[in-house]
Amino acid sequence: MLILPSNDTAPSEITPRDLFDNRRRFLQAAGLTLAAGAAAWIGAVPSARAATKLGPLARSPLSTDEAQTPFKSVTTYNNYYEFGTEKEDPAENAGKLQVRPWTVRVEGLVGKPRTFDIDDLIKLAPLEERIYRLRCVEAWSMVIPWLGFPLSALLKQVEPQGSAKYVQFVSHYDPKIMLRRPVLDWPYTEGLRLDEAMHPLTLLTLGLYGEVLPNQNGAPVRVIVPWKYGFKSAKSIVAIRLVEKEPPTAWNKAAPSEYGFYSNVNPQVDHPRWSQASERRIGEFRKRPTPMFNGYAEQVASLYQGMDLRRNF
Ligand SMILES: Nc1nc2c(c(=O)[nH]1)N[C@H]1C(S)=C(S)[C@@H](COP(=O)(O)O)O[C@H]1N2
Ligand SMILES: [Mo]
Repeated sequence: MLILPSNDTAPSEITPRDLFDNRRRFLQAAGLTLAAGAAAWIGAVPSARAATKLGPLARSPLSTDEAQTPFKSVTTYNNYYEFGTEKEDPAENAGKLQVRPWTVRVEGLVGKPRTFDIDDLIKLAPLEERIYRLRCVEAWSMVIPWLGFPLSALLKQVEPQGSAKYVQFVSHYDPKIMLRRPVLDWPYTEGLRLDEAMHPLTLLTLGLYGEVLPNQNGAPVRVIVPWKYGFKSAKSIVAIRLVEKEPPTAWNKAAPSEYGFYSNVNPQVDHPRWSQASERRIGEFRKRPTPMFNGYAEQVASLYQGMDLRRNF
């Protein structure tokens, strides 16, 4: 087991006092430059303390009205293998990640390749709150108020070429602070088809629960694709590449028979180790049935018309 110094970003309880402390910690983690970036969106920021609040933001009508998973669970029960393979490891270890300065290269088959500074990225499009379910292939799920804007707003800026058919996401990897053991082929990579990446549900995500993203949740920027299993949503992204061919992805490389490229939430196609027909919402006892495409079938089923989702799992 990897031993790293613990950090102070793991919240204990959700009390007003703790929310205050969290805000202060996030401010330290984010640096004051974020304050400036966020301020541009939320108007006057009366004090540095308020600056890590990315809201109040308009709530997207694409949000679910299901009960939200408590902040504490969202930030202490994580998959972020670079910081350890146990659920509690990322909250303990990810404090070492320096999220400022940070840049994201958007490159490949695009007319206008560009490197975005994280603070420019935040200002690229209006941030909104999107309450989405996150369903892990391990058959647990959460409901999280994410903050972000459609990934399409970013992709349009770089002008994808006609030959671009897929989008690859590359996560940050630093062996000095992350797992060196090749559990996965670091850096973590994921991919989407371009039409999936451009879909209005696909969120470039900069925060949750009104705050900048905690490190363990993929600070400073990750993608959230609500109709796919959690592992499609790469954390701490440093590069986004538009490519012609289906890009290799970390979990598919590690276990191709278990993790396909598409990884759509599909109760009819089981994972060899976990049934996908039902799930346990974190904080609940009884399992609930998993809906097709995680409940977003109406919006996304047409993307897969004519495809055999058993073969393209
Ligand atoms: N870089 C990176 N991104 C990652 C992972 C990871 O290990 N490394 N795990 C994935 C998996 S399996 C899931 S379920 C989600 C978990 O997101 P959360 O911890 O914010 O709930 O992140 C995904 N993104
Ligand atoms: Mo996952």
